[in-house]
Parts: sequence; C-alpha cells; structure tokens
Amino acid sequence: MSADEIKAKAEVKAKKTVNPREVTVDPATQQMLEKAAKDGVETIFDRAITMKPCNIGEQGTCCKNCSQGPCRLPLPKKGIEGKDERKGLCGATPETIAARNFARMVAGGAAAHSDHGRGVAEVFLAAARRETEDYHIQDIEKLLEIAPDFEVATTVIVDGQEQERDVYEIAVEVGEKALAEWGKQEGEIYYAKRAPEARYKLWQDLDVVPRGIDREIVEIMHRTHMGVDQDYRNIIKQCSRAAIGDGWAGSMIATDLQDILFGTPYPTQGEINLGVLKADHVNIIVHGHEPLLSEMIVVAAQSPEMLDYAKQKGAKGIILAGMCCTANEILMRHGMPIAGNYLQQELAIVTGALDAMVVDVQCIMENIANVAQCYHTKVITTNPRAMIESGDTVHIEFDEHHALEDAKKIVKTAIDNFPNRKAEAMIPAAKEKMVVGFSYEAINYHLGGTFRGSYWPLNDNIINGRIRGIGGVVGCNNARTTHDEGHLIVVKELLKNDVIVLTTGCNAMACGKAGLLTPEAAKVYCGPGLAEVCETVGIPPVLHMGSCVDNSRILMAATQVVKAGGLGKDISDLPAAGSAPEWMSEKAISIGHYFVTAGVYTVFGVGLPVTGAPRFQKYLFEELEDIYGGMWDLVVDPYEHAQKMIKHIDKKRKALGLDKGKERVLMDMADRQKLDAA
Ligand code: MSK
Repeated sequence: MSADEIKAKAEVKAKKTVNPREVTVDPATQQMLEKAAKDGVETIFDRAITMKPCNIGEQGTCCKNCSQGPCRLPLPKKGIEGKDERKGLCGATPETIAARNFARMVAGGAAAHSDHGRGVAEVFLAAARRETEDYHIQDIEKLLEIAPDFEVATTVIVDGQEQERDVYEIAVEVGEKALAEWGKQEGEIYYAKRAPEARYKLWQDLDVVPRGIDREIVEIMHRTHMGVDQDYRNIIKQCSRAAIGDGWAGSMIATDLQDILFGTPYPTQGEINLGVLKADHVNIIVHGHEPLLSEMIVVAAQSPEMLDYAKQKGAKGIILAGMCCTANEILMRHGMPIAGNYLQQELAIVTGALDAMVVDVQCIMENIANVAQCYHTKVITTNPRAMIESGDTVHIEFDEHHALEDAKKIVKTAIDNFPNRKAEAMIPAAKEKMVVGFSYEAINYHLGGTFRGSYWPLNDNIINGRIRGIGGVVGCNNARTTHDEGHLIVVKELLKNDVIVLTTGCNAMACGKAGLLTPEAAKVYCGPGLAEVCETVGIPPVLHMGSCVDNSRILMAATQVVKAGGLGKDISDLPAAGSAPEWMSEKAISIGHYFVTAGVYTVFGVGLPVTGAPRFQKYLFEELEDIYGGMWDLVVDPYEHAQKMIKHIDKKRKALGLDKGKERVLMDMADRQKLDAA
C-alpha cells in the first residue's frame, strides 16, 4: 500500500471516530463519550457514523409489503421531468408507497401509546375494584371531573334527594367505559367531544371521528396490505382516524387515569443530567414509559427495608433516577431526578456507577445490554411485551396484583449488584435544577390564581401582544443529528421572539439540561414581552408538561385557550405551532398527525420519509391546511425551523386582527362576554 493510500485510509478512519463536541451539545454526554472511547465501548454515536441510512427508505419510497419486492422507487437524480412514470411491480405509485409507509408509522405510534393506555386502564379498573392493594384512587377531584365525559353520573337520587355516589363505584364505571374504548366497533370515542365544538363538527363532517382505538389501527394495517387502498388521500384519512384515536383517546385516557391513580402533576423542583448519580450510592435508573412500574419502584426504593439493605451492602443510600419518559413521570409526581434523555441511555451505563437499569417499554436500545456487559450494570426487563435477547439481561416480570413485591425484588437485585462494580466510576458533574409539572390544570391555576383559575390571562397577553404565540416543542433525540442542539436552537429562537413554549418528552429534558425550565431563564432568553409575563407570574418560559402520552395535555391546554375566548373558535385559529426538531420514533409521527388534524401547523426536523413522493408531500405540507387548518412541514435547519413557526404564528395573529400594536386595555366581565360571543 502506498503512503498516500495509508494516509487516505487513516483519514477515513479518523473521520469515522466520534468527536464528542460534534455529536452533542451536552457536556455530560461529551464527557461520557470520551470515557466510552477510552473503555473501547461502542455506542449509537459510533454506529451513526459508520452506518449510513438507505436513501430510498429516507425518501419513503421503498415498498416491502409483499414478497415481489422490495420495490425501490428513488427520485431520479435529475428530478421528475414530465410525467412521473415510477411504479412498483403491482403498479403502486411513489405516492401510494410513501402514504402506506407513513400510515404504518402512524399505526405503530398509535399502537404504542394506546397499548400503554390500555395497561393503565386495566390497572385503574383493578384499583377501582379493589383487586390490588398497591394502587389506589388518589385524585378524586380529577375522577369527578372526567366522569361526565364518559357519561358516568357522579350523583344519585335517593328518596328524592341528590346524593354523591361512592367514589369507587364511579371509578369502576369510568374504568369499564374507558377500557371499552379500545374494542369499540361503532359510534365515536367519548373524548372527541372534548375538542372545541368547531373541531369536533369538522371531524364529523370529514368522517374521521374514531370508532374505537384498536379498530382504527387495525384498519390501517388492512388498508396498507398489498392491493387494498391505493389513493394516498384516502390512506391519510384513515391515518387521521387512528391518530385522533391516539391523541384524544389512547394517550388522553392514559394521562387522565395515571393522574387519578398517582396524582395530577403540579409544579415541583427537580434535577437533571448524569450528575444526579452518586458514586457511593446504589444507582438505579428506570427507563421507558409506563409509570405503573416506576411508581412502585419509587415506593420500594424509599422503604426503610431497602435503605437498610443498601447500607448493609456498603452503600450510603439509593439514588433512583429516570430516563426518557418514565423520568418525566416520576419527576413530575415525586421530584425524582432525571439522568438523561434518549441518547444518554448507554452513557449512563458507561459511568460505571449504574447498578441496575430497569426497563419497561419503548425507546429502549438493544445495545444497552451489550454496553452493560462491559461494566457491571444489570439490565432488568420487566414487561412481557419487551424482552432483550442480547447480553446477560435479567427478566423480573412486573404484575400489578403484587406490584410492590415485584418492585422490591427489582430494587434488591440492584442493591445486590452494588458490590460488583468493576471499574472506577466516573460521574459527570453536570446537572441542572428545573421546575416541572405543568399539567393543563396547573397552568390554569398558575395563570388565574386559586379562586379564578383560567386561561384568560394567557389569552389576554397574546391579544395585547406581550406573548406573540404558543409553540409546542416536543419529541425525541435522533443520532442522525447533533444531540439536543436542534431542540435548544428552536426553543431559544421562539423564546427570543416572545413565543411561550410547551414541552414534553426528550425535548423537555434537553431544555431542563440547558437551564430553560427555571423562572430565571425568562430574563436571559426571552423577548421583553414574554419575560415580563413569566416574571410577573413566576413561571419558566418553557412549561414542562410531561411525557410522550402527555402531549394530550397540550391538546387540552390548546382547547382551554380556545374556550377562554378572544382567539377564535377553533385550535386552528390560534397563533400556535408545533415542532419535533429531533424526532425519531413512530410515536412522533402519530403525535404529529394528531396535532395536524387538531388544526396545528407542525414542523419536523431531521427528515421525513415522504420526499420521494412529491404529490403526497404536497398533500401533507399544503393541501391538508384546507381540510384541517393544520399541515405538516419539514425544516432541517433549526433556525429556519423556528422562523417558519413564527411566520405561521404571525399569519394567525393577522387573521385574528392582532397584527397591529394595541393599547393595553383592562377588560371587565362584559368585555369578556362580548369576546366570547364574537
Ligand atoms: S422518550 S418517544 S425518544 S420523546 Fe418518550 Fe424521548 Fe421520543 Fe422516546
């Protein structure tokens, strides 16, 4: 081999090595990537460099729905000249193929959220029937609030007198009706009527109100089978039913019943990043999505029995931290720390200080089992739906009927592993404080005060222009783009332009790590109007609303804004936009589509597998606006991404007549009633 060849090969190899500063903006992640390289441990960041995505799959035009393919229909290098002649073996156009693939992502995402919701509904019903001792009805106020939505009476007439019904009797009826939403075959899901009236009517006119949660997902799988639905517009109509079934049923029921079982979140303080782990403690991370498990592990890890046992093994205590959306759940309700977001899961193990990573469902990388073999960490799977074949994974199945017992077994396994630490632990110092837990009920309270909780002060500040609009920024990390960078640029651009941000999922964690979830952030990052409002009310400019299923809280917050008056009759009238700058999971596509069908302009970053089918892309990005008032968009550059959201917000402000500077007017009740009637 010549010297030049050797040099060229070395250059290629050098390029294939992860530069921590290029792949993440988070200092803890950078530090752990350096340690991983030193320890010879491969992570997703390495594989993202060595393995490139398939460019046909990226365009959405690879069909493998029958065995005559895969039929691959990439866009010609020169683009389409004249008629698009591309066809699969059966004649499927790029539009049909891309729409089918898109629909299957909606089905996958809606199924994941909804199956989570089904599990919660089952446990809720078991608690209501008192079949389990470990779960109870905690938030009675919320139970009574949602019961009418399921047409469940909260009072009963006895001897001509109206009396309150027994709470557990109400809960059983709510639980049964909620659980039946999955298998319902006809009619409408109950919560569709929670949407603003105009939106609900539009869905009825378009014939997209879901009949039942499971039915709409199954129908996507049928329609996208070989030789069934071959009109991309008709396929998207079915996506709308399934996605609405996710946002306004599967996810929304999950959120509501979790709140009733574990408490509705209200603002609380917490800490985030790998620096929350402690070298002299037993460190346990709960990773995944379902709070059914993590709630019990919180109880087990705080029990004197387990704390004593940890001390017997030489530890000073137990640190229980969360990762991904489980983290959001236990943080919001118990103030438990968050170790990190999706792309940090392998790196938590690389610290060498993690005694157990306990996982349930969704967003769990199979490679954690391989990384764990390089250290001493026990990976414990707990859900019969999600086992890991790789590595030395332990399975301790979690059953709601003896939940606390199972949780103690899991915590004990972690404690027993504490003396097995192999390498010197290295825990990054980086951690940040944050304020989290802004359920839509909490926002109501914070804005309006104890006696007159209301979204009106928010509307008032949008009308007077202090707040330009609302941005919902959510979603995952994606190893194809710099970790957390897109999230932070989009959010900071919005804040600078007086757009208040509602967040969930891994975006919420990126914001937390960067210090954006504190009231003090308002002064540093916001335009003058938004800063003034946040400082007056004492809230962070980015409101942490929870986990992925809690995007349903954003739907409810948007509905409350419409109902508070003065900003139009429907969600599509609001100066608001949605965003997922670093999305990666199918759930994000389902969420994106339920926001679009709710009337929200929704921008995704990284890429969307629709670009190989230009007519389908135009349908999603432009034509859906005429149908739903909301549409999809793809903007990879995060600055431009935020600017397009702001442009849309301004368009809506103009349509509402809010584009001219207004004098601040103090409104009395009569003025508000006039606005409500307008
Ligand atoms: S955890 S779905 S990576 S937000 Fe909900 Fe984060 Fe996305 Fe998983």
